Amino acid sequence: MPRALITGITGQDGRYLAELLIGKGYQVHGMIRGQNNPKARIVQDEIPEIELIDGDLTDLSSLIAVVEQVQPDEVYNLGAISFVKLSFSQPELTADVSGSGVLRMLEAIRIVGGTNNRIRFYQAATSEMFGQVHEVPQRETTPFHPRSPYGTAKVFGYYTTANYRESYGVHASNGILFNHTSPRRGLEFVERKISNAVARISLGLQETVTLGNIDTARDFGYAGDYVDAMWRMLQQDDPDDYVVATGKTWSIRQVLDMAFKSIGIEDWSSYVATDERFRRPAEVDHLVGDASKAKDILGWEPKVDFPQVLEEMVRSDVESERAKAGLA
Ligand code: F7E
Repeated sequence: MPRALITGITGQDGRYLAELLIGKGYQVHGMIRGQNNPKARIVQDEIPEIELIDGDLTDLSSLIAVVEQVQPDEVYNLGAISFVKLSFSQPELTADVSGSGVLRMLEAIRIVGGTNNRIRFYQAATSEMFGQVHEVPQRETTPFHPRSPYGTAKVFGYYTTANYRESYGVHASNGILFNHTSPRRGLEFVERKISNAVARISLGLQETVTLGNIDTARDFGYAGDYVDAMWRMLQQDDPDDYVVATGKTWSIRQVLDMAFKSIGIEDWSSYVATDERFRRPAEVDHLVGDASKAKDILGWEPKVDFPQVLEEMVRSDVESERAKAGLA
């Protein structure tokens, strides 16, 4: 039975990936951080097959112990401070977890794996590395120009991954994933903030939603599709870096259009306010990816369209908000 270790197991992608790997017959170990982490129980209840293990990306000795104990065939490093806005107020923590954390995990793999290292490594890189984009669409060869402490930390993680591949022969790959979402997406991210607010507005539980810059645009995909690309990267004979994207882009205004339309509201202007406090010191205006390399080499293509996912997110939020409020 192949063994996988996933950091960031409590996040959206960690849970989809765990389900995918369990379905393929893997034994899945999820790394849990902190003391009495309330999310650990949620994950364990949701996916009982997962084995949880304590470790922290800021603590090398804990990572060595985790890799020694799990003896993984594959390590998926999804753990990070992943909220771009937060990275501006906690830049050093972001660099430590999302940047140096990659280095520490690779060190643990190098030390425990020794010579003839057979542990395969996936790094969750990101379209945020392209930031102020140098070409449209963005592909693997597009220069990076990160616009946040999150983006700069991820660029460090990206090059560190490539460096362990070149220096020590580690089977280490970067997935440059564009925005991807689902009903499991955290409420801090814009499309889930919108789906949840729209659901609450439709139930009369909330009057308006306050956002930041709604003129930006993102290439949104479905998280369930994207974790499959991660797995495919580690099944290749040779490690490499891949863009994972849909090639289609939506502005936040269009996300609002679609979400409000799904509850029968055409003109959402009186339901949406904007406020400076949700804006960032530097913005990434427009992202759209070219995933043709992933298609050619991995045989990967997105299956679910964003409008379909968004509709499902609103539906799922209506259901859970209705239950929470005790409505019939
Ligand atoms: O912002 C704008 C905001 O925080 C999207 C992470 O998963 O994807 C994600 O990063 C856009 C930005 O995601 C609000 O300014 C307007 O232009 O949902 P977001 P992100 O920054 O694109 C990449 C690929 C990752 O790797 C990250 O980990 O929406 N926006 N008003 C807002 N954003 C938020 N969060 N909240 C607002 O009220």
